[in-house]
Amino acid sequence: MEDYSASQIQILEGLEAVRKRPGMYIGSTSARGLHHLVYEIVDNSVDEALAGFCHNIKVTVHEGNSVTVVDDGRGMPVGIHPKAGVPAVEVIFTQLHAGGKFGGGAYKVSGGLHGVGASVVNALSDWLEVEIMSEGKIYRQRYERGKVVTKLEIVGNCKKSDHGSCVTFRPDETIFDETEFDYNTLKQRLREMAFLTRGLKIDLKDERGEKEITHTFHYEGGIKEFVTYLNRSTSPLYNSVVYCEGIKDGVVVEVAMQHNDSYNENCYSFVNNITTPEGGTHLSGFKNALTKTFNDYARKNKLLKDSEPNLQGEDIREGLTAIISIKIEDPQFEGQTKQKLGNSEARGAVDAVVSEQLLYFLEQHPQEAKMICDKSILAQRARAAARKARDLTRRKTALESMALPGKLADCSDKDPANCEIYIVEGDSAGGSAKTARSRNTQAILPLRGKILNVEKARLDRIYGNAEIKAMITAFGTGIHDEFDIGKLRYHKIILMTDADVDGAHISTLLLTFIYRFMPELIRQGYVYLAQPPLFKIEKGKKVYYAYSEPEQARILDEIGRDNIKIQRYKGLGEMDAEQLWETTMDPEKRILKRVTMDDINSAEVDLIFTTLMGDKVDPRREFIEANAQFVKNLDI
Ligand code: TTJ
Repeated sequence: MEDYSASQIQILEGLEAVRKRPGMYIGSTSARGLHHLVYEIVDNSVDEALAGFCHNIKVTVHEGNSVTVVDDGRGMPVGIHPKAGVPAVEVIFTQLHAGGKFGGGAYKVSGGLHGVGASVVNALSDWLEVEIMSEGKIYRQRYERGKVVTKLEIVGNCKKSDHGSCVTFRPDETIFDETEFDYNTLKQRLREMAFLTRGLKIDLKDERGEKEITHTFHYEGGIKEFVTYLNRSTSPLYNSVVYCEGIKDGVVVEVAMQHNDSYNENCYSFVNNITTPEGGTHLSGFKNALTKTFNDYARKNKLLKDSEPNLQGEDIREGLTAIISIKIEDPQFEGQTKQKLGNSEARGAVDAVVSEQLLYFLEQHPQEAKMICDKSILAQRARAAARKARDLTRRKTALESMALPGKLADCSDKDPANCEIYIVEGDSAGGSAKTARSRNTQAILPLRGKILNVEKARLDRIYGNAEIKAMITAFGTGIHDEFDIGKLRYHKIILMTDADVDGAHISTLLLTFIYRFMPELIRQGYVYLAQPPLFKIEKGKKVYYAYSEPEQARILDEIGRDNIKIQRYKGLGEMDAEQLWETTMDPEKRILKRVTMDDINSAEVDLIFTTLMGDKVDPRREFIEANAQFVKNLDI
């Protein structure tokens, strides 16, 4: 008895610690942490699927932001836990890290960055209810803020053949800054989960709106279908998706890949179903196998002449979309953000599985093999040409100062933290901006017309493009492997384009360039969109600016509709320098939109750029049809 109450006190202290410092357990209390609660619960059902006992998972977001996760697995164990003296399910929901290996023998996948277990979700929930169907009985238990409010009870009977677990919880509003679940965020992660666990069916439902929204994710092809999905806005170079799988040294390896005719490399790696944006040993094992296998094959089949140098990895990966997914017993994460896999056995395992099976594929598919080799050789030549062009944009020596672009009106302050650069569409708006600016801290770089779409051009052409060269030298960071955020010359990069369709297109072209060549600038929040006003409203001597239609209506309501003059601004060029300063550039008054992105959904971010800027028209039309309803302020 004494032991029992002692362990109860420990449990309450444990869950209290979670409530005191939630960030320590789920990363943050922002929207990201909130969604982690759902993933944490779903991970348990996915574990059961990996063990082979669960085939369906249903996730429902209810009115009031509670969430239900239900599966058709064996059902959480309801028997008395020998040490704790309470049902095992209660241990799962009240003891920190009790998630453990109750699966026995299966890979415990919820062991990544935030694999903290169901008790953490319980501690951070206003209330949580668990229901289990097992052996003809329905069990139920309820908790509030992590504390047991009802013991595990039998509440009814079910068929002997019924089995499964069901958890409903409502995140505690006093803990989270954000308590609204975002349907799209859940949708993307659950789709990814379904791709990564072939055969598993996941249903998602949102009951909050007027009309219910549902999606079903179910992929018999698993990560092979993931690759097809990611390549759906591109033109694949060949029809097959290369697939390799195997187990070595206890590491379960699965790789799927296919080239498209673009120039982008898209390799996504996962460890125990968790994305590893910084890669690690599994990714380097894959890259090593790919480079070695293609060079051997190309030499042996005389696709690469003896006089020619070896293909580099990046040449072979040009236009490659690949998923590398491994399952490993005890993942070790390294690096600053603990997102880089460190286990050395993973490198050897992926290398061995891919080397063997890729060679087999190439020998069986000589046409595909030749197409990939030819593309790689073109990439190799373009890379050599690009290096020459790039040398021209690069800082030469420490003594010789970097030649800044001629069109840049730089600011005088040299502390990047104080400095901003406006990238301005058109020479005339550029001229007004140069007159209007605060010379100390604001630099202006005018660009002529539409910049190159980097989505459709190879490196040599990109580096030869004057507007792109100007931005690279002005920003100061260099690009790709030479990128150094420490050399960034301005802590605000502000894209200022007309508030019309062409302006939006130019912003998109600029963002595509920044995303493909300097994604860190976006990731770290240095990129902004200026917001020029849409309307100028004059009443007598008074002038008002409105940045949206609702704002215009609000102003008109306030000042009345008599004797007013309204001008719809079509472009920055219609404003003189003073107006431009007042409405769009004055740090005291202007509106800036910061451009952000989330690593968790990097595959989806990439897909949006490929869809909007790539060469296939149908996926773009579909995207536009699906999203047109969200467009505001379209001027036609
Ligand atoms: C463990 O070994 C005995 C039979 O069932 C195994 C088990 O725990 N399976 C299981 C757990 N299936 N589903 C869960 C589960 C589901 C949800 C929604 C939440 C949690 C915490 C676990």
